[in-house]
Amino acid sequence: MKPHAHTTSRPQPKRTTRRQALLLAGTGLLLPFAAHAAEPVKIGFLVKQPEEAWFQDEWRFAEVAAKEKGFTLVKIGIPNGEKMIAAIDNLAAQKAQGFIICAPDVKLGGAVERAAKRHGLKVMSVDDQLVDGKGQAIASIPHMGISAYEIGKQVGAGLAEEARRRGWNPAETAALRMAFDQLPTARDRTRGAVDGLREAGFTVASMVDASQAKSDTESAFNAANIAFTKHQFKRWLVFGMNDEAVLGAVRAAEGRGLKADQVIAIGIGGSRAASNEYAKANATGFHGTILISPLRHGYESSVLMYEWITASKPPPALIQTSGMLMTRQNQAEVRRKMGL
Ligand code: FCA
Repeated sequence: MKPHAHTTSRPQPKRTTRRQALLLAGTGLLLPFAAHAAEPVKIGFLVKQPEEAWFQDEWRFAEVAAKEKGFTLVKIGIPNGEKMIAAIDNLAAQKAQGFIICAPDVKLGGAVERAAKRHGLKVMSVDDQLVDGKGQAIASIPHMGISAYEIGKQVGAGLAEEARRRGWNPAETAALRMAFDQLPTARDRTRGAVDGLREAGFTVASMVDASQAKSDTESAFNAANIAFTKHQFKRWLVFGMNDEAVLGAVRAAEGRGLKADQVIAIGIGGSRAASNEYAKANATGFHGTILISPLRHGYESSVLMYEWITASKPPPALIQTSGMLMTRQNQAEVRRKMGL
């Protein structure tokens, strides 16, 4: 039975207090979805970069949850703070009960929390955890993110392994960290990669930082170009916050004549950006990616929000999802293992 389906025309109580609920439960009369029996469930899914493959996949899996549970999913791209607030107001006007958000700037956390409260909307974040004015994670907003540092370590270990397999001498190899340090998850991911390399004992000759102005391929390309101009190494390991970051660097390297056998880049993501690269006839410097799960971030987060709305069951405060190294060679197997 769909929880919000009309099964009776009997007026439903607007709210059931905890005490009443316990009493009702005792008599076996509890209607778990009574409070919302008359309202169709509507959930917003707001993402900062709707043009990015990861977010499109996330939306796609959220749609699967919407079909399965029978709620309406409202997808809105929120590239800046103004659009974000307008989107939240818009959701309230449409009588949504809650939303899932990956904000364009995590420092907008306080504004998100206030807007949600003002409208009585439930809110949960995905991917990028919101922070307050002091830069502290807002613990009262449930969050599903990737285990950024651990996944970064997988990147570092993968880079070291491939470099060794190719017989590279660490003393003649440089590493390029595509940095987007204003975003905590991005910082944690690259910190993990640096530690992963170190733990693998692969001590590079130089660790070069290239700071992206924005978290897209074009900004990464521009930042990497400057780094490759300044630092003349013949062999490079490349890592960053996502596939877009390292792909920008791989394209910049190609433009400077650094061939596929001189670059080992490992991204994070595994969406279309990665599969397009693997579909090319010849391997590029994009050696691999840590496949993360848009299924969990899209489908599972939506189901958690749905259950919060319909059964008053709040999501866990923090969920950190894991990933697996996926290369050109093992992509089918790894996707299958991750249920994708
Ligand atoms: C961040 C990044 C995305 C994706 C996601 C899990 O939001 O911007 O590319 O990696 O985390």
